[in-house]
Amino acid sequence: MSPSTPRPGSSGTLITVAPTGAEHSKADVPNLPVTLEELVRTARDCERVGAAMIHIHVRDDDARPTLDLGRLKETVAAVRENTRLIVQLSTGGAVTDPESARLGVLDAMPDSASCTMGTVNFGDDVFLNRWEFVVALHKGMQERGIVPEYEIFDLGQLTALRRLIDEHGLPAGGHVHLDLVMGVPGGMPGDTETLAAALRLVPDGATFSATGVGRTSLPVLLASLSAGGHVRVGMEDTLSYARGERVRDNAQLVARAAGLAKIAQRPPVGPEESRVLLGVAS
Ligand code: KMH
Ligand code: ZN
Repeated sequence: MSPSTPRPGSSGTLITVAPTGAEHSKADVPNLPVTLEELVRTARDCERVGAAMIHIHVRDDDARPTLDLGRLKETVAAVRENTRLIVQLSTGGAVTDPESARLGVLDAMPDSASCTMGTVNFGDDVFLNRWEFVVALHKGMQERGIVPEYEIFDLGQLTALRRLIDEHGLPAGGHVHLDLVMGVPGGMPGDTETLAAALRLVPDGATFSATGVGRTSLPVLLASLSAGGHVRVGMEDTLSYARGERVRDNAQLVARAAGLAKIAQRPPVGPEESRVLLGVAS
């Protein structure tokens, strides 16, 4: 199977919403969902307009990023109770989070978790992902039956992904799914040429989605749809809806992605079909 071919049984588009992230402050972005109540409302709204998976970063009472296990467990439970969305927790956290806390995220037992495939400059910071740490995340997910989404910030990280699978086997669920995170200052650019270059390196049989950070959001979305890929949108990645227009809420971004997916004749797939696609247990 060529990497750009949708998996059998699904020619539709899996839309993931990344509503919060770890980088924006509530003070600067008052409509960022940071409390559990705001997150659950966001999850419901986004499911209604076409999201099938949610990529979650949790905040503390002061709206600062946290990897507190109790909060993570509470969040997983609340989103499961209120939606059918596939619940993906970030193991990326914030650039300041230690490896132990990032590994500890897996004990919250989400359906899926992110696994970044290498170190990347991240604006003025460094997002550190040593090989041994990546392997520990991969194995930790295999042991717990958590389905990874491999986050790819630069092309060499696709080579690392191939090495990971060769040396340590397929992930839980038996299927490889990755997300090209494009347009991070320090990572690969968010444009069609780079997406096409990345596809040559996607492992056979894998599915991919793509995320364009900042102003690359729309070009990457359109390029991914046209290449048979899935998409991730949300306020973690972009705060502007159009030139000079701030995002109203996450559902606005999901609704736009769903509309474009329909126009591309690859309509959004629901959470149940997406579970089959990714190998996530129902
Ligand atoms: N917040 C970034 C440092 C992930 O969620 O796995 C890392 C990130 C990737 O957002
Ligand atoms: Zn994230």
